[in-house]
Amino acid sequence: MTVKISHTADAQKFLEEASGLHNDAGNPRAKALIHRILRDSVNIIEEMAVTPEEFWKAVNYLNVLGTRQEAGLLVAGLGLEHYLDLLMDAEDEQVGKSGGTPRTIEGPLYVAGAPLSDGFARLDDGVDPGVVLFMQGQVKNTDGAPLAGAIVDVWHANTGGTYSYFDGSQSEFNLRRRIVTDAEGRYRFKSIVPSGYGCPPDGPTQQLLDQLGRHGQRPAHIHFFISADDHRHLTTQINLDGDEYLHDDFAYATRDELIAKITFSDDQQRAAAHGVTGRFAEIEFDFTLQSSAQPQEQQRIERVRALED
Ligand code: MBD
Ligand code: FE
Repeated sequence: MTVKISHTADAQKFLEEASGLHNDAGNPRAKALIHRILRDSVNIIEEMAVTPEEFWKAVNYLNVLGTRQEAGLLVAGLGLEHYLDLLMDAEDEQVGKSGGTPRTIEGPLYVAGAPLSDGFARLDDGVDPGVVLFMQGQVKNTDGAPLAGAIVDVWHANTGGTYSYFDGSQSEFNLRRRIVTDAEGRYRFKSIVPSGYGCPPDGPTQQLLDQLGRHGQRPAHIHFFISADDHRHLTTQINLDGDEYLHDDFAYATRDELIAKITFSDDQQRAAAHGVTGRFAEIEFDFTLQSSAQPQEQQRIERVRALED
């Protein structure tokens, strides 16, 4: 049996009241959004015949999600963070902004204020015995000219697929650095090859994904914020070619232009030239930024981030 009352004048007046629309205080934008959310919520409850048991299960789910700090993970897994990218892409297209390296999701695991260095950085603390990775490239504008003094803010997971800060067993800022490009717009770093990420198996995000018949795995990837004076901030990642989840990312971040070839080598002469022994890997990847005179576009989108002022 489905009962509907949301169309009645009484119900509508009640939802307006609950949204603060009958008072002059508060914030009009918040009122408009909450009013819409309440109306859509009761519509869902009525049309999907949501039972009280289901309702309270959902309320408790939100509590667990917060306690486990997984709200940012869930919105990535439900594809909402990727959807925002698609929306921004469409907006760009509509106003004729094109070219450059495509954006893709930031994800929930950035930490602000990583150590800053010129041209080169070593990202790993030497504890994780992963395959040594050398990555380098150039930051350019859409005319192909190098951007000196650009900031490459890079972060990635260790061989267990976990990130420093969120994984308290890693050293401070392990696998996180900010590198200023040199006169030729070049950045270089030495690190270890990351593993893919998997949602905490006992957490609320994986619990919901299980209900959808979905996995919670990401391919191996490396995150970047790229910024330069008078250019649009770029939030992006590279996804490593050959990973089994490359085109099956639970967070939908992979884009064709962001697939990076990774070359493994056992050539000990080349290893020696890099100052290492044993197996190593190399990635070469350039980033292209759109120019922008608007200060707001030169900044990353505002959100609460770890250690950000
Ligand atoms: C990650 O490492 C990540 O990048 C995203 C988007 C979600 C969860 C973990
Ligand atoms: Fe990640």
